[in-house]
Amino acid sequence: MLASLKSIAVLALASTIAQAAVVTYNWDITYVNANPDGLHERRVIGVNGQFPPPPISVNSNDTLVINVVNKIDQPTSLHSHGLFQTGNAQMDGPSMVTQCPIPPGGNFTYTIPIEQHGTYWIHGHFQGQYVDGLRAPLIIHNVNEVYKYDEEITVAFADWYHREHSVMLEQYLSIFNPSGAEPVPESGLINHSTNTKFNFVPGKTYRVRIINMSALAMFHFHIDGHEMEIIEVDGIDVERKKVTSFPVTAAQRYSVLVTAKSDASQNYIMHADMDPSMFDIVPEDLQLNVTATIVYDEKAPLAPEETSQWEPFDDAQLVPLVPEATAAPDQVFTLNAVFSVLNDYSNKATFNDITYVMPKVPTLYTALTTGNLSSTPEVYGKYTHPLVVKHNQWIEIIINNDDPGNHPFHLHGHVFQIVGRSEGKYDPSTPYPGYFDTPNPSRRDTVLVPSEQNVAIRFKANNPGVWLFHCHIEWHLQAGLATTFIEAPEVMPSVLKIDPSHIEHCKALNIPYSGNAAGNEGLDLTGENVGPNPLPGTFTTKGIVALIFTIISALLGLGTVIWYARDDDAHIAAQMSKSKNVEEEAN
Ligand SMILES: *[C@@H]1O[C@H](CO)[C@@H](O)[C@H](O)[C@H]1NC(C)=O
Ligand SMILES: *[C@@H]1O[C@H](CO)[C@@H](O)[C@H](O)[C@H]1NC(C)=O
Ligand SMILES: *[C@@H]1O[C@H](CO)[C@@H](O)[C@H](O)[C@H]1NC(C)=O
Ligand SMILES: *[C@@H]1O[C@H](CO)[C@@H](O)[C@H](O)[C@H]1NC(C)=O
Ligand SMILES: *[C@@H]1O[C@H](CO)[C@@H](O)[C@H](O)[C@H]1NC(C)=O
Ligand SMILES: *[C@@H]1O[C@H](CO)[C@@H](O)[C@H](O)[C@H]1NC(C)=O
Ligand SMILES: [Cu+2]
Repeated sequence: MLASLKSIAVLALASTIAQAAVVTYNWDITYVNANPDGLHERRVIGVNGQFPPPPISVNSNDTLVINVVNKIDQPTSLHSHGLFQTGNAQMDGPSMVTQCPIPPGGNFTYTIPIEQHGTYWIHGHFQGQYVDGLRAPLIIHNVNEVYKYDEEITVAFADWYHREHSVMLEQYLSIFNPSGAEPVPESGLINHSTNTKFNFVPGKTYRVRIINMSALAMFHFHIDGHEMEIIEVDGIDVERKKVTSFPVTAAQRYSVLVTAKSDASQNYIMHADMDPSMFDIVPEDLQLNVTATIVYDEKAPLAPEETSQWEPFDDAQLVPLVPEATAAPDQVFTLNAVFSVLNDYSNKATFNDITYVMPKVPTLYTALTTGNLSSTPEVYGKYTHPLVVKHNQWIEIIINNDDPGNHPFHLHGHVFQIVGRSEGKYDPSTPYPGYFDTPNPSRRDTVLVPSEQNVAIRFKANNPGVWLFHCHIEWHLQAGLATTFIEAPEVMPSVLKIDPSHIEHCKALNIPYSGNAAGNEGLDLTGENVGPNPLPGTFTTKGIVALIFTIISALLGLGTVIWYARDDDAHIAAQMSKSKNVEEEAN
């Protein structure tokens, strides 16, 4: 282990002077006990017996190799968030989209030629494993950085729950939660702790890389007494933009330049205020305003704490340093995001009335094994919500958020241009504000669509592969808020291949690895995985909520129901759901 770490260091050093290196990480996925907020020790998912998992750091032009051994009792997979994976879609990671997950006891090597630079992260993409701790920064240093700075620090935000994800998911999707209230975290963490200290040296300029690895919470970021200039958004270098505070939603990243004070007479508080509007209820003991300390001198006093004003901030006005011209779209998809009680009486998320359900065959394998049917959406099954696009066409997605909540949407395999945003549903007769009419729109890979607003994004379909488009609030992805882009299926067979060890994983888990979404030939989808559908129009969500609460209170009155939130019951539910999910996955 030590020897291999050393060889990484040598190779990485070599790459800064010469050129591309192969940087290898050995990641055994393991359970660990941890107590990051100091309030509750619990089982988490870590790496090599450690929590938090180690950050990954490579240089542009390197090849990143991660040898994963699955030492937990459930399948797993890893997604490198924000990486294009050009010609490499089989390494993207989402289970049942681009691969069969790695079974317990199995191993897989992710080999990723680096094409970009900037601030990214890597996380589990099987069920909600990242909520249980399987997440780490992935930093790609540009061999020729465009901005000058002396030092850099990484600040990773996360929300933290005391219960395991599977337990909470069961409750969240249960018919006893008809209003769809998301589990509210017990804590907010900065760098996996509630009292992290970052050391600053007077006079130096710092690049602060901010990564939001949350499942739910949205934070507003601010450092007392210091000005910040945004220079990077989701891996895209941008023109300097002075800010005093800005929001970072789940899965988004920013880099800011911060110039340290000229003396060490005081220390300062770094704020990450969780936005209470994200939570259905704010528990009294939840510390919404998470802090860390900028330490100049351990013995110096703390500067008086500031109340940060949450300034209006528009990421669509950030200007990429390397311009990318936009073009009129060849194809436009309008997606209406709605949460409602479906005909299984649980509260689920839909895009255009379809809630995402995993297929029986990973979608990439369907694309590569169905010949000329791969351009026919039906072959992917209705509930993967396939959107087939042709090679090198310009694609526009208009997202109408018809929900009272805010949703950060992420597209795999791309950055997209933000080409419009307005109140309410998109209305073609009302043009977007003038500043969107620019030859060089802002680009990123995760965009926030606030409640009752719409956003238009655009990308060029120049990356053949299967790419998930989904809300990055983990609870909402699990509730089905996802679609699948099938990009350039006509080109895929010539640029993509299925890794043979993935096939071994499919076999081990009893997952079919060819044919349509149901594992059949042609367009016979008999036996495909199906989701619940919207209720007939006469049922309103409010009516259902009232009905279910009436039933619950009646049952409670009779004393026949053991409240589902009780811990020991929840554990049993978790066990059941785990074996059930594995079975479903394996079907
Ligand atoms: C690194 O990659 C960039 C683009 O990704 C390319 O322009 C450059 O030539 C590469 N440099 C080396 C040393 O390979
Ligand atoms: C990885 O899996 C293969 C196939 O099961 C096995 O032969 C190999 O020993 C495993 N390697 C590790 C490091 O576990
Ligand atoms: C914060 O987290 C990053 C990434 O995990 C790590 O590199 C850095 O050392 C941490 N800093 C502190 C002060 O904990
Ligand atoms: C992280 O994202 C979540 C979800 O959007 C958000 O509620 C939270 O405030 C964000 N955290 C930070 C530090 O921006
Ligand atoms: C959290 O910080 C915000 C902004 O500084 C402030 O308005 C709010 O009152 C704080 N909330 C608590 C509970 O301290
Ligand atoms: C697909 O290929 C089959 C046989 O290779 C052929 O018979 C059929 O006409 C093709 N269908 C389309 C839509 O091109
Ligand atoms: Cu969402």
